[in-house]
Order: sequence, then C-alpha cells, then structure tokens
Amino acid sequence: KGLMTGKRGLIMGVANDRSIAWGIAKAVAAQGGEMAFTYQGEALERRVKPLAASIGADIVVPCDVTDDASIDATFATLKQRWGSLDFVVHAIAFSDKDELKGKYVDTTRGNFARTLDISCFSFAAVAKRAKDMMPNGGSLVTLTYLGAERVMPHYNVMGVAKAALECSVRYLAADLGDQGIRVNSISAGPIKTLAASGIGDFRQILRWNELNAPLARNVTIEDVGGAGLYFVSDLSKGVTGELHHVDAGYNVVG
Ligand code: 0WD
Repeated sequence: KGLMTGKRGLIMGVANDRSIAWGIAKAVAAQGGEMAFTYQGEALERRVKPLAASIGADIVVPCDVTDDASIDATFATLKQRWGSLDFVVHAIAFSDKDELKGKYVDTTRGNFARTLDISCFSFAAVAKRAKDMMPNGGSLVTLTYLGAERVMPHYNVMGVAKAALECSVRYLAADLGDQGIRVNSISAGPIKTLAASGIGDFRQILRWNELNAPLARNVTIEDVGGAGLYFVSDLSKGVTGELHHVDAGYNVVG
C-alpha cells in the first residue's frame, strides 16, 4: 500500500514529459495515487494523453485557465467521475516571451494583466472550485520561482506574478484552513522545460545555479516530484501557507 493509495487528484500544467507537473505525477503514481490531467490546446493533448495512459489515468480534459467556463467544465467532469477530490497540483504560468527579456520597466499593461491572470489568479480560481469537492479536506500545491523574492535577470513581470502567487498561497491557506484544506508552494530551481525556454539567457541561469548552489548541481523534475508528493500526501498534514525551496540550496547563497 502506497502513501497515496485511495487519494485522487488533479494535475494541471503537463505540457510534455519534461514538465515539472509530470515529475510530481510520476512520484504520486508510484505511491498509488489516482490522477486526472488537464491540457491546454490540441497540440498538448497529443502529448498529455499518452503520458496519462502510461500511469493508468483516463480522465484527460482540456482547460484554459483564462476562461471560467473552461475551469467549471473541468471540475464538473471530476464531480461526475469521482464526486470528491483530495489534491490539486497547479503548474501553470504564462507571459509574452518578448517581455521575458529586457527590462521590467517596459512591461505593457496588456501582458501584465494576462501574466497575472494566468500565473496567479488562476490558482485562486481553481481553489474556489476545488474546495467544494473536498469534504474531507485536501491539499493544493502551486509552483513558483526565486524571481518572486529577488530580482533575477529577465524574469521581469513573471517575478511580480510569482510574488502575487506566493502571497495568494498565504491568503488561501488562511481562507481554507478551517475546511482542512492545505495550500502550499514549491519554489523550484531552474529546469529546462518548454516554459523555461521562453526566458532570455536561460542556459546561463542554469549554469550559474549549478556553479553556485550548495549541492553544486541543478534540480530535476524528480527532485521537485518528491516535494510535490510530500505536499499532496499526509506526510505534510501539519503544513500550510508554506513556501518550500527545491533548488539545490541556491536561495541561501545566491
Ligand atoms: O525552471 C523552471 N522550469 C521553473 C518553473 C522554475 C520554477 C517554477 N516553475 C514553474 C512555472 O512558472 C510554472 O508555474 O513551474 C510551473 C510549470 O512549468 P514548467 O514545468 O517549467 O513548464 P511547462 O512544461 O511548459 O508547463 C507549463 C504549462 C504550459 O505549457 P506551455 O509551455 O505551453 O506554456 O502551463 C500551461 C501549459 O500547458 N498553461 C496553461 N494551462 C491552462 N491555461 C495556460 C492556460 N491559459 N497557459 C499555460
């Protein structure tokens, strides 16, 4: 019997087998957890469906978090298939590539709003639906980055969105604690994923972290998967509102 046997959760933000969300899904599956997946757009559907099938998951639904009706439809499907839910992993972020280079001072109003909508508000929007399906409590986890806490080159408006997301985690933890729902974030070190490829000079950031992190290496999606498993399982049942770094220790020195 695994740590996650009997638990059911939603994984949002798998784009391919290099996605951080997939690292968490693999760790949860290895402990007997059952999962549903959302994907954004048809191109990603072709990638996510086989991954889900490889761990025996058959609920794979489209969800664009900029659209309330799309989020509602996702949770309606889960309600119909499962009735209740134990955890949600939110691993979604977006900003215009043109503004993930150059200066933050040049951020446009339109991309600011879109970045904050997809990368921050969506977590609250998901929490609002998920809580109504968690009669026995639950766990909500999101992904963030050190660029929220310090100025990191090129992270710009995404750093501002992640700061808002980290603050949202604290407010959501306070809102939902009385229902036994925990809300936490994992601040991952840089990992080469589809989303990361949009960030200017990402290779240099990877190299810098490897050279300076206490563990003298970069982290993997399996490293983040271990922390994700901790947060969605009962191992972390006394933990909420937390920001947990999985970055080979970079944040203590960098
Ligand atoms: O170094 C990194 N890769 C780090 C990532 C370090 C620290 C944190 N993170 C965060 C990201 O900011 C994000 O919140 O981890 C989370 C997962 O990102 P990832 O695993 O690096 O990226 P990826 O595999 O690309 O998955 C993110 C997915 C999108 O993929 P693309 O590349 O197509 O943007 O987020 C999804 C989409 O599948 N996404 C959306 N989903 C629903 N509705 C939307 C949307 N509107 N926009 C993006």
